[in-house]
This record gives sequence, structure tokens and C-alpha cells, in this order.
Amino acid sequence: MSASTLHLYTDSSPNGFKATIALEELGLPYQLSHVRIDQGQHRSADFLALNPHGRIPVLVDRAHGRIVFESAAILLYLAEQAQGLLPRDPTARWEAITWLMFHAASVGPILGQRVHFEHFADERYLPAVQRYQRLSDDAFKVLDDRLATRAYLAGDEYSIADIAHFAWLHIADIIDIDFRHYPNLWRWYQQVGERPAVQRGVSLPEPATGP
Ligand SMILES: N[C@@H](CCC(=O)N[C@@H](CS)C(=O)NCC(=O)O)C(=O)O
Repeated sequence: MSASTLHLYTDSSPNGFKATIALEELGLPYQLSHVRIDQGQHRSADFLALNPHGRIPVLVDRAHGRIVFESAAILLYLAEQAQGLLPRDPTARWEAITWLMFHAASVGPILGQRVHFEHFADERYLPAVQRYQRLSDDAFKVLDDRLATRAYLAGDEYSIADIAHFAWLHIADIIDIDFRHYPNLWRWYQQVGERPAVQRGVSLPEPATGP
């Protein structure tokens, strides 16, 4: 891909971090536009023309005339375009895709609801808090068991499946959702968090200071 064909529309948030981490890991040149969710920019007509669901991240590949939204689709798109972050071996490759889909269907949305009901909801509605604590603990246990016998979710190779999970666990860690008592998950989380591209990815876009 030539320089500046990729344009990422994103905010400083877990689903956005998946895209920025992958772009940084792959060393792809890209342009970044900060879509301020706090200012409702994701509801503008221009943004809805890119993603009718009004959610970040969105990746536009102008060289190929493509718009990709849904963070898991963006991860697959970048991995395919750059031929990286997905194992070449077919068995390991499908393991990575399986764990990416597990994340997209059963981990990201659950953690999103947990964060909402524990931290942002106007009222504390205990049944919802308890439900999403239980569901996210189920997911943590599955991940912990998986990582007991392998370095990364797809085996020996770091992949987009790890990036997807890391982005949400990073937010969980920041807001004190504790998963240290899952030793394999915690070991993996610290290991992935040491990668320079991951550290750059979670700092993008820089938090806006103005109104
Ligand atoms: N399933 C989507 C979820 C995207 C999503 O919910 N993004 C959040 C930020 S992390 C957002 O745009 N929220 C704005 C809103 O809910 O109005 C994905 O994985 O990309």
C-alpha cells in the first residue's frame, strides 16, 4: 500500500485502539481523524455516510475505494493487506480468526455493557451490574484457560486476536476491573502491553483538551 491511502476515523476508546495498535504494529502509513464522540461528531451526516451505525472506528482505503467499519473487520482487512498479524499456517490462522470472532461476539460487547453499568449508568441497577460481571468473568476464565498452554491466543504467534482482546482489557485495567487473579490472562496482558506499537496505539488519538 502506498503512503496515505489509509485514513482512520477514530476516538480514544477500546474499539478504536484495535485499529491504531494494528496500524502501528504493521508500520503502515495512515492518516488519522479524531472523531469526538463527546461532541457528537459520530452522529454527523458526513460520518454516517462512512458508517450508518455511527460508531468508530472506520477505515477508508482510498486507493481501492473501500470503506471498512466494525473493528474486527478492520483488523482482518489490515492483516490481509499487509500480510501480517495472522499466522500463515492454516490451522493457526483459523484459530486466530476463531478467537477474533469470539472477542467480537462474546467479549467486547460484554465488557462494554459491564463498563457502562458499573461506571457510567446514571443509576446503579444491580441485576445488570451482576449479570455483566458474571458474563465477563466467564469470558476471563475461558481466556485464562486458553492462555495456560500457549503464549498467545492463536498459539506461538501474536495476532489480531490478541490485539482485539488487549484493547478492551486495557480499558478494564484502567477503570479497575480486576483480572489479576486470572494468572495466565494477566501474564499475557502484561506481555502484550510491553510492545512499543501497542503503547503507541493506545495513546492515539491524543486525548483532546479543548471543548
Ligand atoms: N462493534 C463495533 C462497536 C463500535 C463502538 O461501539 N464504538 C464506540 C467507541 S468504542 C462508539 O463509537 N460509540 C459511540 C456511540 O455508542 O454512540 C466495533 O467493534 O467496531
